[in-house]
Amino acid sequence: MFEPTEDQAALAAAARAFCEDTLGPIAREDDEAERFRPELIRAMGEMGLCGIPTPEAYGGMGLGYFEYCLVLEEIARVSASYAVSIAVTGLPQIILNLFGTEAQKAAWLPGLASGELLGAFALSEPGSGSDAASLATTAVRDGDTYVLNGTKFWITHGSYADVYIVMARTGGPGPRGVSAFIVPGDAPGLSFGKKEEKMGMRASPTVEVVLEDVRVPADALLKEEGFGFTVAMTALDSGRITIGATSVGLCQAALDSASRYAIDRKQFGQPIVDFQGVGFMLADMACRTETARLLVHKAAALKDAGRPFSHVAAMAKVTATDAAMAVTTDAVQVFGGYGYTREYPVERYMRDAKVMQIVEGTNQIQRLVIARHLKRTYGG
Ligand code: COS
Repeated sequence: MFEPTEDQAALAAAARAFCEDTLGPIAREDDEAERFRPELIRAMGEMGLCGIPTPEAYGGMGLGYFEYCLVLEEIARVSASYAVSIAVTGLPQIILNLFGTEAQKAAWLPGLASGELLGAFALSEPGSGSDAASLATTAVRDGDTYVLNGTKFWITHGSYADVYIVMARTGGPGPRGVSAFIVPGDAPGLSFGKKEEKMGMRASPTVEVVLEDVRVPADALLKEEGFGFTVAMTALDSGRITIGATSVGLCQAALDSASRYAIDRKQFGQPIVDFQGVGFMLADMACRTETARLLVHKAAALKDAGRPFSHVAAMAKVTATDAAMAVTTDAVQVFGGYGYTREYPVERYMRDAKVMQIVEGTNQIQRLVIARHLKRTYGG
């Protein structure tokens, strides 16, 4: 089940080779320097990796989420920061594919899918995180334009992105008052506040985005007024699969490192893998990794088959991100004192894993989504 075909395996292998050659040598240095290299996204774009599920007619590969997940896993094995970049530049593509007009798609999709342009998704605000429907950014209609004002927080690619999908309020309180807009990165009035100094994912820029009288044409609106919350939630459903796949990559990286180390490291005259305490820890890490992978692949397969997948994406996100936290923490433990130093990458994996339990909806919000699904399913 979920076995890659020859073509799918070849795509994953190409991604792996690129990442090992290009990201491998700089992953530690860029983590320490908090450096993001947009040119590497462009290079991945040249390989087609920025637009895997975007239709070929718009410059993408026209493949499914299963292939997307295989590739994200490979990128994350080397640098979770860059896997998140690919996932985030994919969010505007998901939105445009589903809700864009022909003109909106033609204007943005080819650039995003080729990696020429970088995309961002601007939903969260200082006072609105999990309660996304309470957002305060406004968009006021003025003739054939909208004028946007507000502040967005924790925006991946903030200041680097060529295009932002911005959720703003055009109506009354709550989800039905929210609309979604396409805002070019060079729009007058768009500026950037502080860049967050983070525990992990340090090669991925997280920036405050400020909108001060940003004027966009009326045709920058996606669908119609009041549809923005659905746009955001639909994108996040798919995005959660990609966060799951990135977390599987972190699991695998930690498992690979810890397994090799436990074979090489000798104490009391034998490899530590032969101590049951360590061997069983590795076994549990392998079980968690494989469970996470299966559930992420199931969510991707459901999406690719056009079946309802929102609740399975939430399950995959919870399972894979909790697995990444547990597996990377155990990897540090297997490495002992060495694991706590920067000499080995496992401490980076552990720092990177933490935020996966928070982004694209905290794991508490995912459980809320799953619980609501159960309530509906059982007639509540
Ligand atoms: N797909 C499509 N539509 C959806 C949806 C989904 N997955 N989830 C909700 N909606 C729709 C609902 O159907 C409802 O529409 P109607 O008003 O027409 O009935 C509307 O959106 C409001 O839904 P709901 O009542 O469930 O909204 P809540 O305010 O209770 O919020 C949660 C729901 C908590 C799930 C949502 O706010 C959320 O996901 N929060 C986390 C935000 C997040 O992930 N932030 C990360 C940003 S990127 S790092």
